Amino acid sequence: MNIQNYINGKFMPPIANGWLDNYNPANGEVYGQIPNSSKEDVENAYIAAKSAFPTWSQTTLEERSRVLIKISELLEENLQQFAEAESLDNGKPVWLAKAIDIPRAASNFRFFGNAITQFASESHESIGHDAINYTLRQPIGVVGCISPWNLPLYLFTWKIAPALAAGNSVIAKPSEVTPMTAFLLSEICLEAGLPKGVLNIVHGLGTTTGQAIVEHPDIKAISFTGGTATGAHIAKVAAPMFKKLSLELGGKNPNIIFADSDYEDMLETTVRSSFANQGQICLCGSRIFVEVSIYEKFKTDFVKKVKTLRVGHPSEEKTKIGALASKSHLEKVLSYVDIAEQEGGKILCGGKRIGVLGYENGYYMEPTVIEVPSDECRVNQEEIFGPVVTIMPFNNEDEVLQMANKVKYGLSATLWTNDLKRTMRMSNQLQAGIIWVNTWMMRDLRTPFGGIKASGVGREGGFEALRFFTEAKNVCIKY
Ligand code: TXE
Repeated sequence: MNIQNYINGKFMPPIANGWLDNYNPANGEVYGQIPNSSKEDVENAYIAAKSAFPTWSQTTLEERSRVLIKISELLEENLQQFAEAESLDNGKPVWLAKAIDIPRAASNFRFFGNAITQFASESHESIGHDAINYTLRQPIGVVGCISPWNLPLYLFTWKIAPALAAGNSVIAKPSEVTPMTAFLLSEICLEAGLPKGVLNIVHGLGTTTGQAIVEHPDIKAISFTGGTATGAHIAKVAAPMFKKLSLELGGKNPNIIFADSDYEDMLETTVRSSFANQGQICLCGSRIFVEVSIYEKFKTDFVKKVKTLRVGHPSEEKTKIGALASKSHLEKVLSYVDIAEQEGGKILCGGKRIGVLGYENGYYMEPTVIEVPSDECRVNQEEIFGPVVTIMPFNNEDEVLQMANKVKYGLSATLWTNDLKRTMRMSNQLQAGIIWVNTWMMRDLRTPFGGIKASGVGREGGFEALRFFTEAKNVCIKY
């Protein structure tokens, strides 16, 4: 199936007629083509967005909210179609897309459709000066949203929904690896009555289409989720133009397990936090640290459970681990197994590419657990972003804190303990934007979301996202 750009409310082929193959990760075959949009396509999208902005930015909050909630309802009505498309494009199990990705995309629109009606700004009375200051929160204009392939529609809408709610017009680019649900979303936007030009979706490579968005002098803000190296590049290009930037980048998140945690709950959740979505979530707990007194028991129980995870075709209900998103990504992930072995790591299970009967060219890999000799080895420091976790023991709180923080990333951390004082101490000291205690991936859309260090700058979620997509203007009136 071929897809097209969505510009000014119309479906359009790329001007220069450049096309890219779209692969089905479950069997490694090309199943469609997508535009590789050029600077000219981005310029067309910009012209449409610019002309839509004055009206959209002045559209009442009730009306903006109504349209966003309508999009949310249409996504829910088309759950099955979207889940199947997401799975076909990305390799994740259909049941997972149906339970998580698409419902969350719908929630993103509903949440920000509601949030904008509650968004308020401050006023400050300057007592003794007979003056009052108030803050106007105005939409920025035309903004760019660039998203990755691991949670395609989920992360695409996480950016677009607040940008639109705040009154901006948007140029958005999904990952070239997983463009399909963004394309289907354009059809829904038309049906929901989103005015033409308010949202424009251009498809293509990061280095052509993405780069053209970031380089465009009049696209005033960029919200990006993706790899840390790409984030650094975008920051460099955008800095001389003083663009507003929100960068949500990689992670290498510690999962710290103390002996006093609720063992069964911890074990069950740790399997999920290690391998959900084939381990391709920036929030996965990819470095497991276990208190030495329960280390051997945990190691045995964990590996036993991981070995039962069924790798299979994404359309099968019983599949727990589907295909990785692309061939190059699979190769990257596999290369870390070799690195681990060279570094003296012990592969406790998995470690290999596998063929699923009938789909031998699919990008499947066994869930892999590596026991590492040191927290400083490469597999424990670099983001692998696949079905691979490391484990090692620790002796005490100070030691594990030091190891947990000794990476360049700082996105999330998980802590398993029933000791309240320890929870408070460690939550204060762990270097991460999100700390989960006795749970993982529990998300409340009102909370600030993002990382520190090489995991990015800025926060998404709730009013933080609405603040990002608006400019604050102070008005001071002397009376
Ligand atoms: O992501 P890219 P890649 C990590 C993960 C993965 C690594 C590389 O470790 O192995 O990053 O993945 C667009 N200007 N994460 O290379 O390239 C691109 O088209 C503008 C973590 O596949 O960062 C896509 O839409 N845009 C992560 C988006 O950036 C550019 C999720 C992300 O792709 C661009 C994904 C450019 N010059 C990977 N170059 C997370 N934080 O969840 C690329 N893009």
